[in-house]
Amino acid sequence: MESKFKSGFISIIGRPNVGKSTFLNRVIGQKIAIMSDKPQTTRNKVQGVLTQDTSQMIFIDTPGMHKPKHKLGDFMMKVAKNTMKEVDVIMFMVNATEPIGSGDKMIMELLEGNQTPVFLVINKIDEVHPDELFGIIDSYKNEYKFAEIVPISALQGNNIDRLLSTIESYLPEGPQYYPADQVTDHPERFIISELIREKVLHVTREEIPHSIAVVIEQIRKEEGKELINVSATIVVERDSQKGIVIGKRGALLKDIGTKARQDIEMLLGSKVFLELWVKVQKDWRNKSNQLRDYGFRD
Ligand code: GDP
Ligand code: MG
Ligand code: K
Repeated sequence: MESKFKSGFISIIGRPNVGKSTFLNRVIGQKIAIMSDKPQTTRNKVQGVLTQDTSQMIFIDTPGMHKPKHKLGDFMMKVAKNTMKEVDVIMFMVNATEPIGSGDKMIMELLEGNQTPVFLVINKIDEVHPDELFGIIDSYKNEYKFAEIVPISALQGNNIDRLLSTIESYLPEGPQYYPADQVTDHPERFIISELIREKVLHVTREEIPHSIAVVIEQIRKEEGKELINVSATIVVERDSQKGIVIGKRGALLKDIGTKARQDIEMLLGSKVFLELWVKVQKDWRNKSNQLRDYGFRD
């Protein structure tokens, strides 16, 4: 039997400087760490999306997990704990060249009792002798029961493929949430999708339940022209909803497009060509709880 497409969310946690950004940049294949300079538009930032033939992995940041415990408010603790429940895999990254620190212990304490599989990812193995690795592994094993332990070098690329295929084996069957060419979640994308979603809800009134999502497929500036091309897909759950959103002879979709385009032009300060598609995705709602926390809303 043909195996089904898998998708899921992976939270990367660990002390500063263990190599989280280096890992993401290597996996996603381009510099995306600049994301951390931007203001947070959502609680949990999508840091990178890796789309392969058989799966899509969405790496997210868990705010509050990188700070020492005494600075964490109850709220941040709750956020961190909830996030860890909602993801499919937690990657706890540590530095092979340093002994377990209080920051590491704090994180493992927070993880205690969690049902989500936790991977211990020991990074920077290029800097230690292979024989030392056993001692390092044992020291962490004494502290926590990890689902998997994977030594890597994010810098040199050692064992990254194995880590990715092991993560994939833990992911549930699921849809491709992001277009294959999208590697990160620009704040602009999020705002634009919200503007379109707002117009859909406005124009369709009560007929469309709030279980729709808007996926931005592309934002592209026309070379040499003052024009930005935006294409987006409105995801609905049922064929009947698709009909409602499109309207008689496409009238409603046109209205949505005109209103959204005006707002997007204001946002981007440029002329915009907006292309809208409507797609039915039946299993959309099952995942909507999880997705709400990643910038989508139902
Ligand atoms: P983050 O704070 O966890 O995001 O850590 P960074 O990705 O910014 O990395 C911190 C430092 O560790 C940088 O100087 C990286 O070049 C270095 N680094 C990251 N991964 C490795 C690795 O696998 N081996 C070695 N030797 N250095 C690494
Ligand atoms: Mg970093
Ligand atoms: K970071």
